[in-house]
Amino acid sequence: MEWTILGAGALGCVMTGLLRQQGESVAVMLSERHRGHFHPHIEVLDITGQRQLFYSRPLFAEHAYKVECLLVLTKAYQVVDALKRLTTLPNSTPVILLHNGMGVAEQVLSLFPNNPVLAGISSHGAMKEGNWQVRHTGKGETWLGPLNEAGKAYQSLVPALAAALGHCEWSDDIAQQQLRKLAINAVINPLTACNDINNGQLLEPRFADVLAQLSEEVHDVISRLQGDKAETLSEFRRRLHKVIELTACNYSSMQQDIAQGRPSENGYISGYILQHAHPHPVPVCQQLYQEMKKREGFRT
Ligand code: KPL
Repeated sequence: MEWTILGAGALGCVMTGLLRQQGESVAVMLSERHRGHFHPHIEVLDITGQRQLFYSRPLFAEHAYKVECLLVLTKAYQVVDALKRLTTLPNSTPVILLHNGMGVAEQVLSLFPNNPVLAGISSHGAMKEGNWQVRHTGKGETWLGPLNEAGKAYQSLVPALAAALGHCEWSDDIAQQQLRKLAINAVINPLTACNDINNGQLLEPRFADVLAQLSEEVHDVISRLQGDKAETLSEFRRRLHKVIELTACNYSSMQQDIAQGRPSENGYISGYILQHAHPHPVPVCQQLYQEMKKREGFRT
């Protein structure tokens, strides 16, 4: 089976490299702006600092009928438009959504009512270094799970992903995993993006107050969505601190987006928290959401 990566950003290119390293065949589905400009070799600087070139077969939207398994690694705000172009995607092709944030899956499920649709959560760190050059900044966990009935038959994808990524587990309740990841992103991402700092700098005393307040607001909203599977505030804060420590040298995806003048996933991270906060006030989250919108030039 051939994997097709839609969204050749930092994480998409790193995943291409990791899958190719295991001998998997990988195609990269490119957008129109890449037509005529694609370099079929992606350069990945691995965690040990070694550079490696990986070949991947370029595909365009008109080749959707050839896609056997689609890994969607675009930004959350690009997913629906990118998928709408794949009009000939076979009904049997699993579509795996790996973006940050929430609120996109519902649209994808109605766009592809007959396809197996799955969600993946990955905490690998990646940074773009140049055109088709990326750096793998940190190994992380990956979880995969079904978003519809047809998706339930695809647990068989886990071993190949685990071999390539170092860890991959199946979850029958992937929405819980998505909420757990969203909670982390809703704290780390806007704070690092608005302050233009790396994740580790959040542990400086000057951020102690805002970190405490924002983590409480986010926990309050997420725990209501999780119901009886919710973690306590102190469990959440312990997990948050662990992620900050493990990714201390990394720049969050939102910081990278803002620093490079790109739109961010603000609407699907802080925006999702705001949508689900009502009637409880979330002032810090609200302020960061507005600040992010300003920084993006009102693009979300
Ligand atoms: O997922 C991340 C992101 O940057 O989007 C974290 C976990 C915050 C790591 O940087």
